[in-house]
Amino acid sequence: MSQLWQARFFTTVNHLRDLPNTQVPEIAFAGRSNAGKSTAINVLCNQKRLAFASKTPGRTQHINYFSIGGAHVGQHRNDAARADEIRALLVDLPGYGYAEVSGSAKHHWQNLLGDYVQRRQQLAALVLIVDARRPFTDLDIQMLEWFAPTGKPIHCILTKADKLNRNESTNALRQARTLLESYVDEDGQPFPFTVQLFSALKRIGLEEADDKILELLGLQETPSTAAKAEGDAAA
Ligand SMILES: Nc1nc2c(ncn2[C@@H]2O[C@H](COP(=O)(O)OP(=O)(O)OP(=O)(O)O)[C@@H](O)[C@H]2O)c(=O)[nH]1
Ligand SMILES: [Mg+2]
Repeated sequence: MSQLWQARFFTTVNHLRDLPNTQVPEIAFAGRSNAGKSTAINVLCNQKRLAFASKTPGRTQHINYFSIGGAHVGQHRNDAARADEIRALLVDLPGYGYAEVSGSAKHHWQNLLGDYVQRRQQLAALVLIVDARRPFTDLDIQMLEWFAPTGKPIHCILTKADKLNRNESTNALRQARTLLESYVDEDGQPFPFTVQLFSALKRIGLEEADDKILELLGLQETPSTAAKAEGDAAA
């Protein structure tokens, strides 16, 4: 059982000034509208309707926060004692590139996403969700370029891999890796970017994504808890 399974709804925000005043690390899921961000969160957290997933693009229209640890604190988030028990936060971001969103709303979210990923100190890493069948769009690249200078990791999840055969999957992974490796800092050093294949439907890459997210949040098992889990499994 992953620690992500404890996830609970925490809060929803529409403006940067309303971002929660929490100190724990958070990891945000960014990507094109309809790429599969909310579905990935649901599968990783082993819950059917934690994040709103939908066939209609543009479903996630606010920044939705989910807490790990400190169960059921959503309504009590001003209660410092309870909020202290929260260990990490998952953030479901509105998708970008959805054509039907009006000019001003698009502008609002584009600016907000840019500011959020560049300035939010608590943001430990970004999970970039990309449809494995589609190449990176300009807005995906924009996201990479906004975030790269922070020096924080990006884990790219190529989702809907169930729609590709083995060859196509391998190619998609290779192409994404080549693109991510083409980014280097002023010293020619690569950025901490990683990539994997994933399918929420077929549960492909679930364990890899879970491990990576826990690692990025600093929630990975310590040697002593791992030894205990092994002992329990052997018993
Ligand atoms: N076949 C397949 N479909 C998927 C997968 N993941 C998501 N979908 C479908 O893709 C559609 C969009 O999924 P969402 O999770 O709502 O996408 P989102 O990125 O949160 O979209 P916005 O909230 O609009 O930004 C839904 O119909 C999902 O069922 C997957 O791994 N395989
Ligand atoms: Mg969504």
